Amino acid sequence: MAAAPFRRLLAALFALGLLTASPVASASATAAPRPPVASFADILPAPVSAVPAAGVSYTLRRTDTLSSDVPGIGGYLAAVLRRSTGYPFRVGTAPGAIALLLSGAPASVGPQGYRLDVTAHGVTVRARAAAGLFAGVQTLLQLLPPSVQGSRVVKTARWTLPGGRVIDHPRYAYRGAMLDVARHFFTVAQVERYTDQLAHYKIDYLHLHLTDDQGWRIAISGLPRLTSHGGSTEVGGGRGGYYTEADYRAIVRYAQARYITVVPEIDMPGHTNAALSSYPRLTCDGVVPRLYTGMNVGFSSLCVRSKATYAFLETVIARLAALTPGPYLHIGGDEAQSTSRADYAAFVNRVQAIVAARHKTVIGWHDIVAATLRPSTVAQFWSSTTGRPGDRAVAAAARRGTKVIMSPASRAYLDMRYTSATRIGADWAGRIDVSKAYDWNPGAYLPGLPASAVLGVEAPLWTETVRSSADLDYLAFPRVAAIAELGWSPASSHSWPRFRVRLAAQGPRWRAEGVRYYRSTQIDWPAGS
Ligand code: TNX
Repeated sequence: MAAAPFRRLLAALFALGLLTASPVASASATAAPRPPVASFADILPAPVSAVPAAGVSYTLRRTDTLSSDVPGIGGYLAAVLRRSTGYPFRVGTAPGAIALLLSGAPASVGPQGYRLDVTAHGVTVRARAAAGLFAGVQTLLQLLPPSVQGSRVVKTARWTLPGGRVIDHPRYAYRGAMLDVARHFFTVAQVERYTDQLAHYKIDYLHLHLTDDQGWRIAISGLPRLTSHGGSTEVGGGRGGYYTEADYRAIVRYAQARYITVVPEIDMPGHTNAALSSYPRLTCDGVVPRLYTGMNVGFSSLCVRSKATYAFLETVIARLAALTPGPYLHIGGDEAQSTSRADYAAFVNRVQAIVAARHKTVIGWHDIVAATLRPSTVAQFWSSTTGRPGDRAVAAAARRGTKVIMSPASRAYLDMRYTSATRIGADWAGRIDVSKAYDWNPGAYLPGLPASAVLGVEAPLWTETVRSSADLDYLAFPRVAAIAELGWSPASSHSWPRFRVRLAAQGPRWRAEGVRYYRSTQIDWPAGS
């Protein structure tokens, strides 16, 4: 058999997208009614402005091509469209039916915004920078039927977008999600999967909580026991795991391709049992603590007065800064309950200097306002209250110029149970069903905190009870979409009655993408989703 030429022909067809590796949904499934054309009213997060053009629509065709001023974004969109439509979608620079342009967007959209037009002739996204173009592409995908998010070709679908214009830009520069990979370890593939899901909602920071009492998850050259010993278990006593430098770089690159910046966190001086157990010179008394697989907090601390601690932190921070292209390093700083206030402040001050020497900006949990903060240092507000002395100290720091990321535990913590019936999660900050996660204003939440001090929002997912991607999906969705909307959409668009309708339209998209979301009874999910 003339195998080689045949293989070459197959490869060529494959490259053109005329053949596909994904399974083709059976044509006998035509009995299912076609989903209606998506609506501008369903775009989530809600855009600044969306004006439908009555009677106008555009339907993708097999012969359509795609042009992009940013090849990576053209490639990303073409890959998503090929997987679901089965059409070849050649990517070039000659004007195509879908055009992604770095020209012609109004100045008002800024570096992260875009303008999107759907006419009878095609779809155009215009932006002033690549991040804006990528955001526009996410809106474009939401204007296609839900099965566009699937991983199989749907032959029976009509790929129609409603006509009209969207002009859009974010309310806040920082729109984050945090994943705790220390309490339970999540593989590179699992983190990438979550990153893909977050990108749909215009999240632009992925904060990785890389170290805690139960595990140290990032290899640091020169300190091998941090991972070989400190990374060897997790909550409940499982095998744990860690990222090699190559793994971490892969996550950073994957996120970068989705215009998401990784913020690595090394939690200190508390939450350090795994490090102390790996290198007893970091303790004050030299007694080697055993690895910890429980769920308590606040019992461990680096020895904040010893030289060895700062030598260790120099090494760790230098390595992490070298591996991280983004501007921020998160130093934790929460729940240092076994350190005196004066020692704690002195420690945070020294660590700020170590990070600054590596040309990075510090983020810390809001407890760090007890130190003397550098002007660039950012505090992440995580309290479940707003009127206690600690809360007022955050507002006071903000009035002195400290920027704040809002993650109030009673609203934004994805590990809180939805209701008393939720099978996993915690409830120390209360129960958070979707309306509670959505119905607050980050700019006016903490009394005395100037709205201008808010850098953005973040939804943390602590993983003491989260063991799999199914668990992660269940706690993150739909709530992470609520926090994403608070970060992106204008405050004037805030409306729970309208949000719950927009959110319902995401159900079929999550189903198509394989996201096992929580079907909150507060939302009228469409049948079959
Ligand atoms: C508090 S919030 C913590 C974490 C826990 C979380 C569980 C914060 C800065 N610290 O160590 O995982 O509660 O909900």
